[in-house]
Amino acid sequence: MSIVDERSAPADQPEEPTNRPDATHRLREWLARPYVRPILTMFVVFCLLVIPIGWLVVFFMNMSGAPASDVMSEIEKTILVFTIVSAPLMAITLTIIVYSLVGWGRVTGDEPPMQESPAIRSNATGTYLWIGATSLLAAFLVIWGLLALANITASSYGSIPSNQQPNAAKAIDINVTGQQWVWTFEYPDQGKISSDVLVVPIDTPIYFNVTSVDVIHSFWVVELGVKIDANPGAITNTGVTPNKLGTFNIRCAELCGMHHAYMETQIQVVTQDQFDSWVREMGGKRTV
Ligand SMILES: [Cu+2]
Repeated sequence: MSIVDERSAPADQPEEPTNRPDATHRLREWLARPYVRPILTMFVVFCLLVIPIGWLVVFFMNMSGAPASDVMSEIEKTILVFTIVSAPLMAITLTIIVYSLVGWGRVTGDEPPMQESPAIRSNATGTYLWIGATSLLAAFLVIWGLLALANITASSYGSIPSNQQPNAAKAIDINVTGQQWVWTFEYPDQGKISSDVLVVPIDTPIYFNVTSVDVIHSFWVVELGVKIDANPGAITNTGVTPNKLGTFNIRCAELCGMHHAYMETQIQVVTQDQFDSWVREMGGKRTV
Protein backbone atom coordinates (compact mmCIF):
# COMPACT_ATOMS: atom_id res chain seq x y z
CA MET A 1 0.00 0.00 0.00
CA SER A 2 1.38 3.39 -0.89
CA ILE A 3 1.49 6.33 1.50
CA VAL A 4 -0.76 8.43 -0.76
CA ASP A 5 -3.54 5.88 -0.28
CA GLU A 6 -3.22 6.02 3.50
CA ARG A 7 -3.70 9.78 3.57
CA SER A 8 -6.84 9.92 1.46
CA ALA A 9 -8.62 7.17 3.40
CA PRO A 10 -9.97 8.20 6.83
CA ALA A 11 -11.07 4.60 7.25
CA ASP A 12 -11.08 4.19 11.02
CA GLN A 13 -13.65 6.92 11.85
CA PRO A 14 -16.96 5.56 10.55
CA GLU A 15 -19.08 7.63 12.94
CA GLU A 16 -17.89 10.97 11.51
CA PRO A 17 -20.27 12.59 9.01
CA THR A 18 -18.42 12.56 5.72
CA ASN A 19 -20.16 15.58 4.23
CA ARG A 20 -19.17 18.06 7.00
CA PRO A 21 -15.64 17.44 8.31
CA ASP A 22 -15.26 19.59 11.43
CA ALA A 23 -11.98 20.91 12.85
CA THR A 24 -11.44 17.95 15.19
CA HIS A 25 -11.92 15.54 12.35
CA ARG A 26 -9.48 17.44 10.13
CA LEU A 27 -6.95 17.57 12.97
CA ARG A 28 -7.26 13.83 13.53
CA GLU A 29 -6.87 13.20 9.83
CA TRP A 30 -3.78 15.42 9.77
CA LEU A 31 -2.29 13.63 12.79
CA ALA A 32 -2.90 10.29 11.08
CA ARG A 33 -0.59 11.22 8.19
CA PRO A 34 2.52 9.07 8.40
CA TYR A 35 5.02 11.95 8.63
CA VAL A 36 3.19 14.20 11.12
CA ARG A 37 3.88 12.40 14.38
CA PRO A 38 7.64 11.86 13.85
CA ILE A 39 7.96 15.51 12.83
CA LEU A 40 6.04 16.77 15.86
CA THR A 41 8.06 14.51 18.16
CA MET A 42 11.36 15.75 16.69
CA PHE A 43 10.15 19.35 17.00
CA VAL A 44 9.35 18.96 20.71
CA VAL A 45 12.64 17.12 21.41
CA PHE A 46 14.71 19.84 19.65
CA CYS A 47 12.79 22.55 21.55
CA LEU A 48 13.44 20.89 24.91
CA LEU A 49 17.11 20.26 24.06
CA VAL A 50 17.70 24.01 24.09
CA ILE A 51 17.02 24.33 27.82
CA PRO A 52 20.06 22.25 28.96
CA ILE A 53 22.19 23.83 26.20
CA GLY A 54 21.31 27.37 27.36
CA TRP A 55 21.90 26.37 30.95
CA LEU A 56 25.31 24.86 30.03
CA VAL A 57 26.38 28.08 28.29
CA VAL A 58 25.63 30.11 31.42
CA PHE A 59 27.25 27.42 33.61
CA PHE A 60 30.53 27.71 31.67
CA MET A 61 30.35 31.51 31.80
CA ASN A 62 29.95 31.33 35.57
CA MET A 63 32.90 28.96 36.10
CA SER A 64 35.27 31.94 36.37
CA GLY A 65 33.07 33.79 38.86
CA ALA A 66 30.43 35.59 36.79
CA PRO A 67 28.15 37.37 37.35
CA ALA A 68 30.13 39.95 39.32
CA SER A 69 27.85 42.90 38.56
CA ASP A 70 24.15 43.61 37.93
CA VAL A 71 25.07 44.31 34.32
CA MET A 72 26.42 40.76 33.92
CA SER A 73 23.36 39.23 35.64
CA GLU A 74 21.12 41.07 33.19
CA ILE A 75 23.26 39.91 30.24
CA GLU A 76 23.10 36.26 31.37
CA LYS A 77 19.33 36.47 31.82
CA THR A 78 19.05 37.91 28.31
CA ILE A 79 21.23 35.15 26.82
CA LEU A 80 18.97 32.51 28.42
CA VAL A 81 15.73 34.18 27.32
CA PHE A 82 16.97 34.74 23.75
CA THR A 83 18.13 31.11 23.51
CA ILE A 84 14.81 29.73 24.76
CA VAL A 85 12.61 32.06 22.71
CA SER A 86 14.47 31.30 19.49
CA ALA A 87 14.33 27.55 20.21
CA PRO A 88 11.08 26.86 18.28
CA LEU A 89 12.54 28.42 15.12
CA MET A 90 15.76 26.45 15.44
CA ALA A 91 13.71 23.31 16.19
CA ILE A 92 11.37 23.58 13.18
CA THR A 93 14.30 24.30 10.85
CA LEU A 94 16.35 21.37 12.21
CA THR A 95 13.30 19.10 12.07
CA ILE A 96 12.62 19.89 8.41
CA ILE A 97 16.31 19.38 7.54
CA VAL A 98 16.59 16.07 9.40
CA TYR A 99 13.27 14.71 8.16
CA SER A 100 14.06 15.78 4.60
CA LEU A 101 17.31 13.82 4.79
CA VAL A 102 16.07 10.65 6.48
CA GLY A 103 12.27 10.69 6.26
CA TRP A 104 10.81 11.71 2.92
CA GLY A 105 13.81 10.56 0.98
CA ARG A 106 13.85 7.04 2.44
CA VAL A 107 13.01 4.21 0.06
CA THR A 108 12.67 0.63 1.28
CA GLY A 109 12.56 -2.50 -0.82
CA ASP A 110 10.75 -2.19 -4.14
CA GLU A 111 8.61 0.68 -2.93
CA PRO A 112 8.83 3.71 -5.23
CA PRO A 113 9.89 7.06 -3.71
CA MET A 114 7.06 9.02 -2.17
CA GLN A 115 5.40 11.07 -4.91
CA GLU A 116 3.51 13.52 -2.79
CA SER A 117 5.51 15.35 -0.13
CA PRO A 118 3.76 18.15 1.78
CA ALA A 119 3.79 21.42 -0.19
CA ILE A 120 5.18 23.74 2.46
CA ARG A 121 5.86 26.70 0.19
CA SER A 122 2.34 26.96 -1.23
CA ASN A 123 0.54 26.19 2.03
CA ALA A 124 -1.28 29.37 3.11
CA THR A 125 -1.82 28.26 6.73
CA GLY A 126 1.87 27.37 7.02
CA THR A 127 2.92 30.72 5.58
CA TYR A 128 0.67 32.75 7.90
CA LEU A 129 1.72 30.69 10.92
CA TRP A 130 5.42 31.12 10.08
CA ILE A 131 5.16 34.89 9.49
CA GLY A 132 2.88 35.42 12.52
CA ALA A 133 4.90 33.34 14.96
CA THR A 134 8.29 34.68 13.92
CA SER A 135 7.03 38.29 14.00
CA LEU A 136 5.65 37.81 17.51
CA LEU A 137 8.90 36.20 18.71
CA ALA A 138 11.02 38.94 17.10
CA ALA A 139 8.82 41.67 18.63
CA PHE A 140 9.15 40.04 22.05
CA LEU A 141 12.96 39.91 21.72
CA VAL A 142 13.17 43.56 20.65
CA ILE A 143 11.07 44.65 23.65
CA TRP A 144 13.06 42.42 26.01
CA GLY A 145 16.34 43.78 24.62
CA LEU A 146 15.28 47.40 25.07
CA LEU A 147 14.11 46.77 28.65
CA ALA A 148 17.34 44.89 29.46
CA LEU A 149 19.38 47.77 28.06
CA ALA A 150 17.43 50.25 30.20
CA ASN A 151 18.01 48.04 33.27
CA ILE A 152 21.73 47.80 32.55
CA THR A 153 22.00 51.57 32.23
CA ALA A 154 19.98 52.16 35.39
CA SER A 155 21.74 49.52 37.48
CA SER A 156 25.10 51.25 37.22
CA TYR A 157 25.86 54.83 38.10
CA GLY A 158 29.17 53.97 36.54
CA SER A 159 27.81 54.73 33.10
CA ILE A 160 27.11 58.34 34.13
CA PRO A 161 30.10 60.75 34.08
CA SER A 162 31.31 61.29 37.64
CA ASN A 163 30.63 65.04 37.60
CA GLN A 164 26.94 64.36 36.84
CA GLN A 165 26.44 61.77 39.56
CA PRO A 166 24.54 62.15 42.81
CA ASN A 167 27.02 62.39 45.69
CA ALA A 168 25.76 59.17 47.25
CA ALA A 169 27.00 57.27 44.21
CA LYS A 170 30.20 59.16 43.50
CA ALA A 171 32.13 57.07 41.04
CA ILE A 172 35.83 56.37 40.95
CA ASP A 173 37.35 57.57 37.69
CA ILE A 174 39.87 55.21 36.15
CA ASN A 175 41.84 56.00 33.00
CA VAL A 176 42.42 52.83 31.01
CA THR A 177 45.15 52.76 28.36
CA GLY A 178 45.67 49.92 25.93
CA GLN A 179 48.93 49.41 24.07
CA GLN A 180 50.47 46.43 22.34
CA TRP A 181 50.05 44.29 24.46
CA VAL A 182 49.35 45.51 27.97
CA TRP A 183 46.70 47.42 29.89
CA THR A 184 47.57 50.31 32.23
CA PHE A 185 45.20 51.78 34.81
CA GLU A 186 45.62 55.27 36.21
CA TYR A 187 43.62 56.64 39.18
CA PRO A 188 43.46 60.43 38.69
CA ASP A 189 41.54 61.08 41.95
CA GLN A 190 43.88 58.95 44.08
CA GLY A 191 47.08 60.86 43.39
CA LYS A 192 47.51 59.62 39.82
CA ILE A 193 48.71 56.21 40.90
CA SER A 194 49.23 53.78 38.07
CA SER A 195 48.91 50.00 38.02
CA ASP A 196 48.85 47.11 35.56
CA VAL A 197 46.26 45.30 37.68
CA LEU A 198 42.86 46.91 38.18
CA VAL A 199 41.95 47.15 41.89
CA VAL A 200 38.48 48.45 42.74
CA PRO A 201 36.28 48.59 45.86
CA ILE A 202 33.07 46.55 45.89
CA ASP A 203 29.66 48.24 45.46
CA THR A 204 31.24 51.46 44.20
CA PRO A 205 30.50 52.77 40.71
CA ILE A 206 33.57 52.75 38.51
CA TYR A 207 33.79 55.10 35.54
CA PHE A 208 36.26 54.12 32.84
CA ASN A 209 37.93 56.59 30.44
CA VAL A 210 39.38 54.26 27.81
CA THR A 211 41.97 55.01 25.14
CA SER A 212 44.88 53.48 23.24
CA VAL A 213 48.35 54.68 22.33
CA ASP A 214 48.78 52.59 19.19
CA VAL A 215 46.11 50.47 17.46
CA ILE A 216 42.47 49.74 18.26
CA HIS A 217 42.02 47.46 21.29
CA SER A 218 38.89 46.50 23.19
CA PHE A 219 38.72 46.73 26.96
CA TRP A 220 36.74 43.71 28.21
CA VAL A 221 36.07 43.08 31.90
CA VAL A 222 34.76 39.57 31.33
CA GLU A 223 32.84 38.59 34.48
CA LEU A 224 31.45 42.12 34.96
CA GLY A 225 29.94 42.25 31.48
CA VAL A 226 31.75 45.41 30.35
CA LYS A 227 33.36 45.83 26.93
CA ILE A 228 34.28 48.96 25.01
CA ASP A 229 36.71 49.80 22.20
CA ALA A 230 40.00 51.53 23.06
CA ASN A 231 40.78 53.87 20.16
CA PRO A 232 43.99 55.84 19.62
CA GLY A 233 43.36 59.59 19.79
CA ALA A 234 39.93 59.26 21.40
CA ILE A 235 38.42 58.50 24.79
CA THR A 236 35.50 56.12 25.13
CA ASN A 237 33.55 55.76 28.37
CA THR A 238 31.75 53.00 30.16
CA GLY A 239 31.04 52.09 33.74
CA VAL A 240 30.09 49.30 36.09
CA THR A 241 29.46 48.67 39.76
CA PRO A 242 31.16 45.43 40.90
CA ASN A 243 29.01 43.51 43.41
CA LYS A 244 31.16 40.43 44.11
CA LEU A 245 34.53 40.18 45.86
CA GLY A 246 37.22 38.28 43.97
CA THR A 247 39.66 38.29 41.12
CA PHE A 248 38.27 38.34 37.58
CA ASN A 249 39.58 38.58 34.02
CA ILE A 250 40.36 41.55 31.80
CA ARG A 251 41.07 40.79 28.17
CA CYS A 252 41.55 42.53 24.88
CA ALA A 253 38.60 41.74 22.60
CA GLU A 254 39.89 43.29 19.39
CA LEU A 255 42.54 41.61 17.25
CA CYS A 256 45.46 43.99 17.76
CA GLY A 257 48.58 42.20 16.58
CA MET A 258 50.90 39.30 17.28
CA HIS A 259 50.34 38.96 21.04
CA HIS A 260 46.66 39.94 21.13
CA ALA A 261 45.76 36.63 22.76
CA TYR A 262 48.08 37.40 25.68
CA MET A 263 46.85 40.97 26.23
CA GLU A 264 45.16 40.18 29.51
CA THR A 265 45.29 41.15 33.14
CA GLN A 266 43.06 40.96 36.22
CA ILE A 267 40.56 43.00 38.14
CA GLN A 268 40.57 42.57 41.92
CA VAL A 269 37.32 43.53 43.60
CA VAL A 270 38.17 44.25 47.26
CA THR A 271 36.54 45.87 50.31
CA GLN A 272 36.72 49.64 50.74
CA ASP A 273 39.32 49.23 53.56
CA GLN A 274 41.50 46.97 51.42
CA PHE A 275 41.21 49.45 48.57
CA ASP A 276 42.27 52.36 50.82
CA SER A 277 45.35 50.49 52.04
CA TRP A 278 46.23 49.45 48.49
CA VAL A 279 46.05 53.11 47.44
CA ARG A 280 48.38 54.08 50.36
CA GLU A 281 50.79 51.28 49.44
CA MET A 282 50.89 52.56 45.88
CA GLY A 283 51.76 56.02 47.22
CA GLY A 284 48.40 57.56 46.42
CA LYS A 285 45.84 59.53 48.36
CA ARG A 286 43.02 57.96 50.37
CA THR A 287 39.82 57.76 48.40
CA VAL A 288 36.79 59.90 49.32
CU1 LIG B 1 44.00 42.96 21.28
